[in-house]
Amino acid sequence: MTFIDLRSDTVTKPTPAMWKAMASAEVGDDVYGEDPTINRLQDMAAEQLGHEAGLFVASGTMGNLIAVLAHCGRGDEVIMGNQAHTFVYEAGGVAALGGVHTHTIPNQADGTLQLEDIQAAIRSENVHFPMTKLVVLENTQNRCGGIALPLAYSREAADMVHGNGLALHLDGARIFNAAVYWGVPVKALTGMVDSVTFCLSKALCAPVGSVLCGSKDFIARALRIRKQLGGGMRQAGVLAAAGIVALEEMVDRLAEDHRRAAVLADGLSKLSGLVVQKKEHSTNMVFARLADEVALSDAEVVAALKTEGVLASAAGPRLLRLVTHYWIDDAAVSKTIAAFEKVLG
Ligand code: TLP
Repeated sequence: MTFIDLRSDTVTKPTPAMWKAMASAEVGDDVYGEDPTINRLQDMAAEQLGHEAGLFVASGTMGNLIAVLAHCGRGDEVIMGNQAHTFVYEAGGVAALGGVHTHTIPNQADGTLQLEDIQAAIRSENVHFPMTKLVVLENTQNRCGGIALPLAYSREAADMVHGNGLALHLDGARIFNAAVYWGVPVKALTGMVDSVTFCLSKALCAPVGSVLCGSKDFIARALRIRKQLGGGMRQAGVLAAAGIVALEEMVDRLAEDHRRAAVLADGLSKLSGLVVQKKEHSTNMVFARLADEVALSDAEVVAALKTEGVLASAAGPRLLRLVTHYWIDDAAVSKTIAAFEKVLG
């Protein structure tokens, strides 16, 4: 059975153009800085995101971890949302590997952190307290609904964080979804932060990798930390080649994923067994809660959908997440709605 896989956009396989580029990629030893394809990808990424330099890393998690370790020392504190991927899904890496203390504040329903909450979380000078060094934002915000944070908010947050002498890191795993949503060049959302990670391996369809961008000094520190973590990948130009195709060919089409997610949300919201979370500024994700009258658990619904050829993920108790991407076409959206209708009766 060929599944309609809506569990995540991380499931995307490379496009034919990517396979071709990977097969003919020029490579070298990247630990010597000699992989021309990686160097080109890093330069392209930095230029597009409005930063001086870029660093190809194995994953979004690695990019975020390196960024926190480059900004903070042991015992320093990082402020982030309680729904942030860096807090919920990165295995506590900043604490485990960097001794960095995490201070969470609530993510608002629109994915933002309130500036007053950030301000209140910043530690004053006192021997009892850890020292605040960094704030992390996430755009698009995954657990709040795949929501694109507004430009004005991004600017205000950066001004506020910098005004307090702190650094701002952006987990921009899906920042190109946000840029396409707002119809702006990506640097409009990333140029004002001190560092940003974005993923090539999610909606942009590359098989592996993320890029961390920042100033030349920051990336020099990040390079050493990547080596410490075992992330120097040698002839990884075969992977970067797909990343270049991702940046050149896969960005503008993200609008199609957003349109299909809206069609899916609309179709599912007509079913009485589901309460679809309809939010402003959502991109390629649909979150739906099982209505109280549905006797099945989330795991049972996921299993029943699978027998209908649809893969969804449980994102919390009675909460399902569906993510559209390059390999989900209009027919897949219709079949998914029909499968839900059958399973929920
Ligand atoms: N998110 C994955 C899972 O880990 C939950 C998904 O399916 O959405 N930042 C954000 C905002 C992410 O959503 C993810 C992956 C990452 C970072 C980590 O990227 P990887 O998986 O490359 O380490």
